[in-house]
Amino acid sequence: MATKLAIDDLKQALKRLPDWTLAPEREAITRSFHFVDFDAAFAFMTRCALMAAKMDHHPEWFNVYNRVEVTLATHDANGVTQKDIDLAAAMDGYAVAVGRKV
Ligand code: H2B
Repeated sequence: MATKLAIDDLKQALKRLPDWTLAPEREAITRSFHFVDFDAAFAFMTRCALMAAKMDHHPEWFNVYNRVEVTLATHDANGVTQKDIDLAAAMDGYAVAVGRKV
């Protein structure tokens, strides 16, 4: 089982994920993605879903039209693990590939 990152390691990891922040009320990381339209948002979600299935690690997310709000945590570890960091980095890459709106 993945172990929770120590807070210093987590802050260090977030330096490489500048658009992600610590969730305010729980041990998780969060980011909001914006796209030109629903098609782009859903294309992004499809890529993320395939990666999540491969990793057996799944995002909590909320989508309305062109916006996708993502929260990542490892429930088994009750906090943020390297798996969340890896999935966050992959999601950042897919967002760029799909053409996220800045
Ligand atoms: N996803 C996330 N985000 N956290 C988990 O702890 C988790 C998961 N656990 N996906 C996995 C599935 C677990 O339920 C299976 C049995 O490995």
